[in-house]
Amino acid sequence: MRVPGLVVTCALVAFGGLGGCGQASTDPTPAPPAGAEPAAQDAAPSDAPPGMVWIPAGRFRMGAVGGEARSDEGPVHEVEVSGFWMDATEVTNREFARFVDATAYVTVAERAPTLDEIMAQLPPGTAPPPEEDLVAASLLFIPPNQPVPLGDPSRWWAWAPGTDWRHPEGPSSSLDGRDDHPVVHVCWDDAVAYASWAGKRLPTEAEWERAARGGTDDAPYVWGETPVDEADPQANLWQGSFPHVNTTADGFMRTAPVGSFAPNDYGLHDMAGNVWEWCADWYRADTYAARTDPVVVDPTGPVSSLDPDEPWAPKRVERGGSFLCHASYCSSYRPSARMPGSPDTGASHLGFRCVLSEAERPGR
Ligand SMILES: [Ca+2]
Repeated sequence: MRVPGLVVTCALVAFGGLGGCGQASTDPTPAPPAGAEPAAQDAAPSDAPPGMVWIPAGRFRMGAVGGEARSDEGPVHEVEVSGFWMDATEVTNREFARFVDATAYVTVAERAPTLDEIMAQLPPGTAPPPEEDLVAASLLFIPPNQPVPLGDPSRWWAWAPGTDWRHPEGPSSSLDGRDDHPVVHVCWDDAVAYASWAGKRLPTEAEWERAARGGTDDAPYVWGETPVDEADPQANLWQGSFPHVNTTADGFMRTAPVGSFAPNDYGLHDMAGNVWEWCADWYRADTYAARTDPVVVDPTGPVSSLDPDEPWAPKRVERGGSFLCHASYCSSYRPSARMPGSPDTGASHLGFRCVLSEAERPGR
């Protein structure tokens, strides 16, 4: 667990060991001057696959420093990304159900973890949990009814048996009325399985950020320069006092049907808020610091992960923030914000969308 409560590993919530929270960077270094060529706006090479939009090839400034940025978002650096197709929305329950119906796939949250899987997420030397605790479960957001210390995410996250994509708010909940909501409680492995079935893949972290920015490189938000409007929010976020009071000024306590908010300039909905989205890359806090080329072309991320707060646990990148994000606690709805997540852990606020290069389309 690294950043204020938005993703913690199931093992840490279930079996203890939650650590401290990440802090915003105080690095005052300004972003480099705008020296890049304007992003080339290449046209879509063919008719769009259903539900996808074309993200044109181009160069952009990846990352952010200062202000709300955390240290892993810098340094800002030039990245060039080839054009690609991206799902206009997060993958919905309706779409995920089609995959499960076709393949009989069972998500990780629907399987009891092994002791080895749990121990791999815990700090070395942690005592093994009792065998009866090794049950199928997922991380469920349960808002407390009073203010709680923000340094202790276990006050609003529960390791909840019977919680999975079909039961997003616990075993007694269902998908009724949620067909068009993003699927949640899917881990990275589940997302990869879906993408493979769909003939797509998860975006690289660079593709995701390039797409989220919508061609507006240095704007702090996917909708531009304007801060979050608490009275008329630009995305499905948290309004009120996190984590105990949500005024739902945006209309949604938890997930919203995909596409409920205006798209960015590339036609992508919910690149801020609603649910976090898995990326293909391994997470490292120093990914950007290790990049030395003047322009990094189509980066695919580091070869292995390192989350300094949980160095024993492999992590993949998540992007975009969720319905739990509030400026008082975590402004991860910014397009540069990064989050490490255990690839075998799903949660109430974690989903994904897919991408596809033109050359990867069947028959190309
Ligand atoms: Ca909301």
